[in-house]
Amino acid sequence: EMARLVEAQVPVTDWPSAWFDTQDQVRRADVLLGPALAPGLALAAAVARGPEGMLQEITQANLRGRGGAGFATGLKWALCRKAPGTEHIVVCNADEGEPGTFKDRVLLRSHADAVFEGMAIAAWVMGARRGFVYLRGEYRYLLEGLQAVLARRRAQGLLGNNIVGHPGFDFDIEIHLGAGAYVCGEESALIESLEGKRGTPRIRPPFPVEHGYMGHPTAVNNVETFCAAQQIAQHGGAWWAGIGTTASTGTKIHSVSGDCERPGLYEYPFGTRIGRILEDCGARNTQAVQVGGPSGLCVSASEFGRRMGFEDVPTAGAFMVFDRSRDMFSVARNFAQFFAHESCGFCTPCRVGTALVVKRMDKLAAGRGSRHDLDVLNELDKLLHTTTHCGLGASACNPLRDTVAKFRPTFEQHLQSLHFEPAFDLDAELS
Ligand code: L3W
Repeated sequence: EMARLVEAQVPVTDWPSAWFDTQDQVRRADVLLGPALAPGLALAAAVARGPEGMLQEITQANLRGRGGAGFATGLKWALCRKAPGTEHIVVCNADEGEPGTFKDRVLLRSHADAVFEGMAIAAWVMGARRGFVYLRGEYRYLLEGLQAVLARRRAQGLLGNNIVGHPGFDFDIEIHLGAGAYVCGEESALIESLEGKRGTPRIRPPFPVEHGYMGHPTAVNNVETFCAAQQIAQHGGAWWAGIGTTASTGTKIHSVSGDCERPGLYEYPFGTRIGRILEDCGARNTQAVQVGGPSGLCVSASEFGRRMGFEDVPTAGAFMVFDRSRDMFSVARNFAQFFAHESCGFCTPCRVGTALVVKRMDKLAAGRGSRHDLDVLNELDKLLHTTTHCGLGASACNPLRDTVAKFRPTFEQHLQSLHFEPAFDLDAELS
């Protein structure tokens, strides 16, 4: 069976051109969103390479995590593989909660086999017997479909015992539903939640690769990263490294939304210019793109020549387009409200700081703000950035900082001239 599957491998000749999926208005292109590989094909190729050989392909591919941070997947898997423990765990982070991001939803709906296959490949590399998909609570409606794919894969010998006919290769996947908390997308909070506890982020290090689910070495990767691993198992690391740029290899899926004619998913090689994506999605009179969602970067029109990739504009996938009719102050205010709402409340700087940011923004929105309020926002930004327990609080002021810097006149429109401007006093703020 395995030999047949390896034999059936087909080389990639050229990339299919983009087309639309009418149901989801999804624009598909290139590699990950292209035609699915037959279930088991890439997994058999991984098994044929051996765990170390497969790890080498991932390392050679220079695959970097698709959740935004871009940590080297090969290194993560190597660290997890060699970490001592009675068992190793593979976790798929499907807690897609970043506003403006919907690529993982589509991958799980239309490419679930690729996700599960990537997880099995990771299990093969790390010797893991158990895998979890942490599925965003709002994606509950995907659960039955995913369970059906898992059941089929078990029946096909692609999950369970002696996978792809290889004696001793045992691996199975459970789906765990989240309950709607954005912070549970942070990997250590996700693990806490998986363990049945409240999703409070842990102090790292130790990183999950050493001390993860129930203390076991655990590799947590984004949905898209597993899909990429499947492609690399099939076509090899050198092939993947040949797409994109040197430091950002392969393709990236962008969730394009907002002021454009054709929103949807767009897959491009890394290194693609922002302007090209805007052109393809039919955006006109664009004044800004929020890349990577509220925790990402606000890119203004003079920067549309910049390139997507870890060297220039990194992204977890959100690509939110704002045309000139939009008030960027309102956009930033909306994001501030999002972070205040999603703060888990565990640490004071984030719980209180995000609320204070909203309070100041509300004051500006009501036309009662002054330049002093902008200074206070700046102080709060520094405070949050340096003192919060996890990344949520640290990045809560990112959209604000960017938009104030790039659209200052928009903010100043909301100011009234004030006669008395006291110095910023945090104690007074908190009292
Ligand atoms: C072993 C070390 N492992 C780092 C691992 C770590 C984790 C990964 C990244 O995410 C991004 C941000 C936003 N030994 C290690 C190590 N690792 N050093 O590498 O870690 P880190 O700490 O760099 O980043 P992070 O906190 O995991 C921050 C993005 O997340 N974000 C939201 C994204 C939302 C989605 C979505 O909805 N699908 O992706 C919010 O901040 O872009 O760059 O695995 O264990 N020495």
